Amino acid sequence: MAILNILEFPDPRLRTIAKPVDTVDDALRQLIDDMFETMYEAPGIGLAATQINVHKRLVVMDLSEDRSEPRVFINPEFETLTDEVEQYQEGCLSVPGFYETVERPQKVRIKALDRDGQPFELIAEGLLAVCIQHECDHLNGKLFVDYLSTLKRDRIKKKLEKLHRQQA
Ligand code: QAP
Ligand code: CO
Repeated sequence: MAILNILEFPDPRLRTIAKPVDTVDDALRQLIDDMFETMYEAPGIGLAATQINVHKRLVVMDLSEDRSEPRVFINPEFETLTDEVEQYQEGCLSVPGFYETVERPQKVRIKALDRDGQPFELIAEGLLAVCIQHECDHLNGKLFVDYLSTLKRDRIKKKLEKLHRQQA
């Protein structure tokens, strides 16, 4: 197992569109395990492969308090099931220290493959719906800060750039 480096906004590599996974094999399961270890260590509730600079359509998530419900989504797709939207205070391991309200469809149907390559479907509301939409955005090179005003996004960008300069 390994802790992987998480890319941070405004790193241009976070804008890469991920490619579909074509085979679910042991090498992919190793990557999945490393992503869980990285997410748990952070700690976070969701991580897309894009964030660790692997441009495959792969997401890991655990929304439980005691980290007992690991969920894997390979080639995830979602479809909106309602016109209702819900606001949620979102954060992101790639935008550390910043949380902002984002509005998204409240109910979605998710289709994906599990870690054995088997297709599954589920209907999501609440935090699960928010999180899967947030993570699918990563696979398309999109970040939650893209939903904010230019002013807010630029402020976050400047603060993170300054932090990164100090770390260098
Ligand atoms: C995405 O985010 C998400 O700023 C997952 O300093 C978040 O795991 C979906 C984290 C909220 C829906 C709602 C963020 C850790 C973790 C930080 C995360 C930080 C340390 C974020
Ligand atoms: Co994120």
